[in-house]
Order: sequence, then structure tokens, then C-alpha cells
Amino acid sequence: MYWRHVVASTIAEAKTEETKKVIEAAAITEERAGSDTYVENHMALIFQDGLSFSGFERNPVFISRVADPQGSMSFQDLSDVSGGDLVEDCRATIACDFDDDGDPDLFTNAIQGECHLLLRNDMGAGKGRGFVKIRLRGTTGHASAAGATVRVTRGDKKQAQVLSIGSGYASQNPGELIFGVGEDASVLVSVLWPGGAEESFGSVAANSRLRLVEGSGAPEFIVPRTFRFADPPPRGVLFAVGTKPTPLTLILPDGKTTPLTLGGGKKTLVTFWATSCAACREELPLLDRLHKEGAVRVVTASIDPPERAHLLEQIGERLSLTMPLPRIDRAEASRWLEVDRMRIPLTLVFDEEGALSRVIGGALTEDDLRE
Ligand SMILES: [Ca+2]
Ligand SMILES: [Ca+2]
Repeated sequence: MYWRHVVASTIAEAKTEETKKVIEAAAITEERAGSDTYVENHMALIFQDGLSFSGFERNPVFISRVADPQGSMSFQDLSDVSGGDLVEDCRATIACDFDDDGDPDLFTNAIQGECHLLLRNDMGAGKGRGFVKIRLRGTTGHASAAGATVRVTRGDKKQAQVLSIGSGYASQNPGELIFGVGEDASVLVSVLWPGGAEESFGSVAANSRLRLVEGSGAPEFIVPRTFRFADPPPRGVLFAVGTKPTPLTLILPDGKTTPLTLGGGKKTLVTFWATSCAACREELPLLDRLHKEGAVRVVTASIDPPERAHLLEQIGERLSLTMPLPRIDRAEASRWLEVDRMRIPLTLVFDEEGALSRVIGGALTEDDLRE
């Protein structure tokens, strides 16, 4: 089932008929991956088109949890709510506290021309959840102390982690271990060094960053270097709030082009939509009312392909709209948006100077306009 899903997605994305045929043939014969035929017949063509089967495996994120009062453990799927459910062709994930706020953030590397991704953890530290971060330095063996086991104990609760430097494809783990310990806790820390010696480092308070040097018996405290990651642009929008994008060109019903005007002392709403989207059609009367009132400039840009352009006029007549319903070429819209990933309708609100001030996903409501 999964294979068929992957094939269907890949066919939908294929840019040439030749590639589509090869993928379809592969799906029917269930060609064995890795054979010469596989490589020559379709993998090469797929890569030629910039596609990848594995690129359509979405990334899952799981959290371990206590499943029942007896204390047995299980995993809960957090892929969706965590924002980690990515379609990018990611090959390795590193958990590292990049912003030094005590929770592990995720970095994934991606191939096929996509950008690497840094996922900020907003669910971990800072909300009543204390941590202890530990770095090691070996003195009898290798200085990295790779392979050491660190134990953290709070009352009858024990945790252990092994410092593993190298794992994952084309990536490396940070030389730092993070333990979630609860707020206002103090914990006992000990290390089983790679040479076999066990060493206690005594009791430390929650929210400490420590360096443990083999044989020293006491922790060194590391000064925090916490900073705040910038917020990412809203999903599907390629420029940040507060910035002015490059101008776009719209196509009017008569085929003539017109520049999409922003700024000039007037607030502007730009709504991207498609005739096939029911929620988009439903919000058109509200946008038309705003257009007639004239306090803000209202621009709609349909991402429909040219062969559906005639539907724009039909919809305009049926809803008795007074505003024009221009279309925008997919390539043109891609200068502002990830057209395949954005949610429609999507409304971008620009201030009087032409800078993006707000992004509203989904159909506009009266409440959105009051904000
Ligand atoms: Ca963090
Ligand atoms: Ca965080």
C-alpha cells in the first residue's frame, strides 16, 4: 500500500511523460530496488527530473511516554503537532540544543536541492521542565569520552545515556547529553567512563550546564549562552513578516498583464485562491465588499492553470462581484510562495508601506478583519 502511495505521488510530480511511463511500468512489475535495471531504467530518470522516491516518505516524530500505571513505556506519534511531519528528502536528524535553552532542537539534512531544516523545540524546557546538560572530557582515554555512560538520579527515578558521537548519515551527534529532570530538582550525577571507572560528581541543581572532567570528582559549570531563534516565515510563504517582497505580475481576464501594487499609503490584502477550492469561493463576497468599501486595497490572485481561466469569469458573474478576478502564473507565484505546500485560500496582509504584516491561512472571516 505504502509503495503504491509513493508511486502515485511521484507520478503526480513527474515533469515529463517519459518519466511517468517508466514509473508506472516499475509500479506494475515491482522491479527490485538496487538491480542494474532499476538504476538504468528509472532511478536515473527520476533523479534527472529532480525527484526521489524516498523524498515522499514523511518524517515521523515520536515521544516516549509511560503507557500505564505499571510503568511500561510506549511511544506516541507527535509528527503532526510537532511540525516535524515534513515531506523533504531528509537523510539524517541530529538532536542538539542549538539555542542553549535546555531542550533538544532538531536539525535535518536534506538532499535533492532542498534546504536543510532547523526545527526549534517549543515543547521542552522553560515551562516548568528543568534540565541538566552534560559535556564530558576524558583524561585516561580519548578526550571526547565517546562511549561513556552518564547516570542522573532523582529519588527513585534513574536515567542513563551513552555519549555517542557518530551516528546517522553524513552527520554527527553533538558531544552533549541533555536530561529532563523536572523543575526545582536536584539530581545526583555519575559517569561510567570508557576505561571502566565509575565516578560520582555529586548533586547538581536543575537547569545546570556542566562539564565533567574524568578524575576531578566535581562538576565545572558552563555559562549559559541562550538566545532566541528567529521565528520562521509562515508555512508556504517565502519571505518574512516585516519585509517587502519583489513585485508580482497578474493576468487579467482579457489576457493583459498588470503589476500587483502594494504600499503607496494604503493597506493591501492579497488573497491567493483557486476555483476548485470551496472555502476560497465562499470568501469572495467578503473580499468584494471590502473592495467596494475601499478602505483597503483588495487583490485576488487565482493560481488556476490557463485552461481554467474561463471559470473565473463565470464565478464573478454568479456571485455578482465588482472586483476583477485576475490569475497568476504558477512560476510567478512561486517567487513568493511554495505553491505545492501552502494552504489556500491564503491571505497576505501588507501595511501602508508595502511590507508583509500578517498571514491568514484559510477563509477570511469578519473576526480576521477586526484584528
Ligand atoms: Ca533548544
Ligand atoms: Ca526551546
